[in-house]
Amino acid sequence: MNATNIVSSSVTLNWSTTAGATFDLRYREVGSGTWIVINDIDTTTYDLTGLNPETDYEYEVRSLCGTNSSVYSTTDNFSTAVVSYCNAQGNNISDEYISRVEIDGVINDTESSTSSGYSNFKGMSIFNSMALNSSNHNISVTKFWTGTNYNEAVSVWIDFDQDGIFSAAEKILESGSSTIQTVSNPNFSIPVDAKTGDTVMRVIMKYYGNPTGQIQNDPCETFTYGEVEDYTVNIFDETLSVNTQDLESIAVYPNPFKDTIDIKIPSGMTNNDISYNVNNVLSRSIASNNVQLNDNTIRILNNVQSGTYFLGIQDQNTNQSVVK
Ligand SMILES: [Ca+2]
Ligand SMILES: [Ca+2]
Repeated sequence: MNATNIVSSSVTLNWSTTAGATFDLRYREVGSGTWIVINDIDTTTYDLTGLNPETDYEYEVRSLCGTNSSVYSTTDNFSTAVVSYCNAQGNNISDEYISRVEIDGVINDTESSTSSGYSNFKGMSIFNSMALNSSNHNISVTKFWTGTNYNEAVSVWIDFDQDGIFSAAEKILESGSSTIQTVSNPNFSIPVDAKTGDTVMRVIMKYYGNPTGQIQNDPCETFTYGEVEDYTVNIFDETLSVNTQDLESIAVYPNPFKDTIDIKIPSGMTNNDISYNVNNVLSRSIASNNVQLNDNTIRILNNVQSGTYFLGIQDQNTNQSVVK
């Protein structure tokens, strides 16, 4: 058996033939207890689609001859690829850039930190998780001008199907070029068929000259004036257990932070209910001690240096865990 054509969401599995046979194929994410079974395949190759990126899978095949089936083969493995995205950026931020993005009341303020026409916030847990098939989410994007207020178009996409392409249907905010400082969509939805987990969002603010009302439709453009910001947003399945959902909804703020980090935990939980640690990219914990709880907030009081951190949380009652 072997796996070919491996990309982020699909793979072709091949196995050797037995004349006249049909096959059952079963596969799962490594660590999952449940096989997904595909019965009665009449060729020795099969394209699996709808896979998660950067994920380890295992699979087995058995042959059927009439009503007799063999035992499943030994297990083979493959890993899906990382999703890659087209480049987009502004080349010049001397006149204007994105100073703030807000989703459902959580603000990412980049007015002072913007240093180029592309800002990468991917891999950071900034905004609250959003449930599949939920609606009434709001997003706003604030423009900053260093002098004259020029006409800027703003568009935002979320790659809901995680295929690496920001399609027109995945645009959640579209504001034609104008001098309106904060533009918004007060009611965007998460599609029922979105993939769950970390999902990339792209925000583009591009200078357009006259006339006003011009729309930014290209998510892959390098342009002269303005800025692109990329984010990771988390989408979860509300039908999963309450505890997983609670952990997923834990918010960390401010983001970016200065000196202290607050971790907001679901109401009804206390810090006896969860264990947590915050590691930097070198896996050094910065929060194993020196924390306190105010209401449903954990504050990390260490003099935290700027950088990228990973928050690991475990529900002590259910042993469910999540890493942000
Ligand atoms: Ca910015
Ligand atoms: Ca897509």
